[in-house]
Amino acid sequence: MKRRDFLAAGSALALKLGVRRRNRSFDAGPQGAYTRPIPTRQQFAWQRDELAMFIHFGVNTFMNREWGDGKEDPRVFDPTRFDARQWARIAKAAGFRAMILTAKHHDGFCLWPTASTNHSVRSSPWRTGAGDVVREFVDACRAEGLGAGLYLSPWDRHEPSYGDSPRYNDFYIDQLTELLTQYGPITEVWFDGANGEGPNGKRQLYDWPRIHRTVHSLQPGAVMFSDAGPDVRWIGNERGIAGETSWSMMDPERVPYAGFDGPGVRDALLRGDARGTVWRPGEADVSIRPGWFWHPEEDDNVRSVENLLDLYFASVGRNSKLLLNVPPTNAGLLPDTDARHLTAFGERLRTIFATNYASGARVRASGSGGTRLAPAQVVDGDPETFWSAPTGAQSGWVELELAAPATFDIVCLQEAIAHGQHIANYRVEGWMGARWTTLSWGTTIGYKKLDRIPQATTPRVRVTVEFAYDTPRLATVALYRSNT
Ligand code: FUL
Repeated sequence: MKRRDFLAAGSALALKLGVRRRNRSFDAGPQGAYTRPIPTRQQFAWQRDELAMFIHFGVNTFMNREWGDGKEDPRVFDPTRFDARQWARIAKAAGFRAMILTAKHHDGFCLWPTASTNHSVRSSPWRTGAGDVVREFVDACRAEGLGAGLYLSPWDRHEPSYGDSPRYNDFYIDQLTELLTQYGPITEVWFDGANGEGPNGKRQLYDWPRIHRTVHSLQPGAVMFSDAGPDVRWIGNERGIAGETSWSMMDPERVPYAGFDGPGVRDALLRGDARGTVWRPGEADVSIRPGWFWHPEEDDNVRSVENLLDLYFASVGRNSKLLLNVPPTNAGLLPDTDARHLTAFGERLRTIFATNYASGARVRASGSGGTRLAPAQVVDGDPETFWSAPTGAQSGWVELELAAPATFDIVCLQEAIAHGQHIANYRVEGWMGARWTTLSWGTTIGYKKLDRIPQATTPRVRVTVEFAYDTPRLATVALYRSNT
């Protein structure tokens, strides 16, 4: 089934099952009914991409800085071998499905020939001022079949109107409009809440509702990222690590606007909220090097393949998406070491996940009954089909009789998130001779949960949902071996 059909079918089924309608007394607050949220089609597609590459590139690349002050001479921007196709090819080979570029960072230098300011590639010697990094970036993404995302820093240390809130908001909307109208479909628009310059300097009040409206109307297919969403939330740290408990829902009051800070905010972002009222899954951003921008002195400080795998398990494997930053050099190319590690990382992922030892298993489940509950669908390799416990059940189990005893050390579970994220506790057991032995126990599952366990050999595996807030639906139970 195509993704679109599935989601349409999903909503029809959800309606049929009354998932969105039913009031549950334990969830209904004093204000009345609580409806468990489900993803939009865009959020669902965004999550299934799993891996996106972040590209920090700009005047900082040439000044050896992390945060420019906005006073940089645009003539420093002059990559000698610029090639966005090289970025995209490496990303694709490593299994990434999207890239996000810093169209403008805090220094205010624009990587596209904007009409809003002279502080752009137009004032640089690169391609005699006729170049457009954003154009070459989106073209490269499309040529490699990758989603193209853009980061437009709200904080702008160059623009004189910054701090004069209405004027700067108009300026910012103009820039956003250029980016969202001149470069075809954009899959993700990335904002941060950085709002600098402090008490004696300029203080800007961003018009977030207007920013959101602009993106929605110009690029309805895009998701928006910030610590306050609205579509995708920051995971609360820059280490690329999601919470062991990781809900895709949030209580929007906990982080009312981008850049909001206060007690418990980071934790709320890290874990989400079991009873949150909006679907706002977490994105885990982190750099392959210590800095976000390229610094030659960090060329020997690139994450190893094992480290990248750990990141994958701690982000994608915890119901999040990994946004891994790989900064181009001042030549305009991804550095060799980084490229080598990424390619090897992609190969490792492909090898590990090539053989699912659960496929072909015979499956029984609690609640038996009609084919609609379809336990076999947890091993059919299709994350869009699922086993459902009977409607309204808050627990249940599936038991796999493997085609042959299998040796594995990774358990992969997926919920049918098109119907919401409900599971709060689960246990995975293996039949060890005469009894069931716990292989892993966890809290949330969501889109994907990967548990690394001590290697086990068993002919039977049981997954028990110990508690779910609403009908548990498992799309996948898969078993893999890392030392293949
Ligand atoms: C932050 C910025 O201040 C950093 O420089 C970097 O761009 C990071 C991804 O987001 O808000």
